[in-house]
Amino acid sequence: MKIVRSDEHRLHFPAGELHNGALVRPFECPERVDYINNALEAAGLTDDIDAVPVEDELLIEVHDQGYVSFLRSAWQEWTALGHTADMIPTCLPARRMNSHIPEHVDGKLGYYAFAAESAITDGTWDAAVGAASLARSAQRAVSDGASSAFALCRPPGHHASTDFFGGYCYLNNAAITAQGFRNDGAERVAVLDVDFHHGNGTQDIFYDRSDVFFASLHGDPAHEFPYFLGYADETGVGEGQGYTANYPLLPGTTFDVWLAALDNALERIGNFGPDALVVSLGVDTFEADPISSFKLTSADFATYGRRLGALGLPTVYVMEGGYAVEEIGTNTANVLTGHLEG
Ligand code: Q9C
Ligand code: ZN
Repeated sequence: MKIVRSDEHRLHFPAGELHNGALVRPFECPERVDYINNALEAAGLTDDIDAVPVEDELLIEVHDQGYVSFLRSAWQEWTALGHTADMIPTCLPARRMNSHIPEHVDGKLGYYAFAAESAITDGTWDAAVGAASLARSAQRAVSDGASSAFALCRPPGHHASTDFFGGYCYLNNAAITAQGFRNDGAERVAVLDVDFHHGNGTQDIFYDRSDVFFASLHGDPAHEFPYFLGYADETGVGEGQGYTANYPLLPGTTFDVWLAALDNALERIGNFGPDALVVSLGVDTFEADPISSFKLTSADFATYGRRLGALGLPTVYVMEGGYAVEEIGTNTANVLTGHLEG
């Protein structure tokens, strides 16, 4: 399995995250990558390849051009006003309030956000493009013949949609991977999202398309972030009708229940007949994750990795969430080694 990683992610580390009314040290922190790197080393997953920069053309195929321009210049616009603290949106458009894009940077910040826990800092754009470049590079390697690759993306991406950020995500690395596969010749691409949280951004980006099948297993949005998307009755629209599958699962879900949902999703993916698979790999389904409520053990990650590997599809794993620090390394490596055994 090819591994793609870099240190650029360190450029993004907000001073605080709004969590239960307090500004706390962000759960989505640079040490996450250190823990994963240590576990990859221990597992012998060291077949690294170099990253190439993602093209602007691909970024604006997946994202809105105005949104990308905003992310690129946001920090400069903010500091030009004399601000020195991180950018946190505080005025967001609710229902019937989004007919105009404001000129003021604080207005644009709210317009292009869907959640307020994720700040924009000096290094956010460079880190986000760096993560997208890792994903694109992993996809290119697989399109060029490698059987599988892992992009150690940070910041994560699956909550970011065409034109909004939030949930620690700015550019949608998994969607960029899927679109990259399409551009490089794959006719059908499946995205399987196993992060604890619903991949609302990825779903939204491909919702009206029949060339990208999206399946997500996640905490029921009636009870869990992102609250407003990921319900079982969301199945696609227009051409995309029937090409989205959601498996909302109750807080406290154990592996047997989770695995039954996975097997159903894999059957749907098999029927779709994809040329490539993108896995949004969040390991926040772990029993000790500090912000999630599923009950998977470290051994369970290897078990489901084997199921994914047994599909025999050209596969790119894209890192998403996972916050219990040390164990996220083991759990990530367990999925990848499971895949290679499967
Ligand atoms: N205060 C990913 O796993 N907050 N994002 C949840 C805790 C946002 C998770 C409530 C969680 C975002 C990529
Ligand atoms: Zn998550």
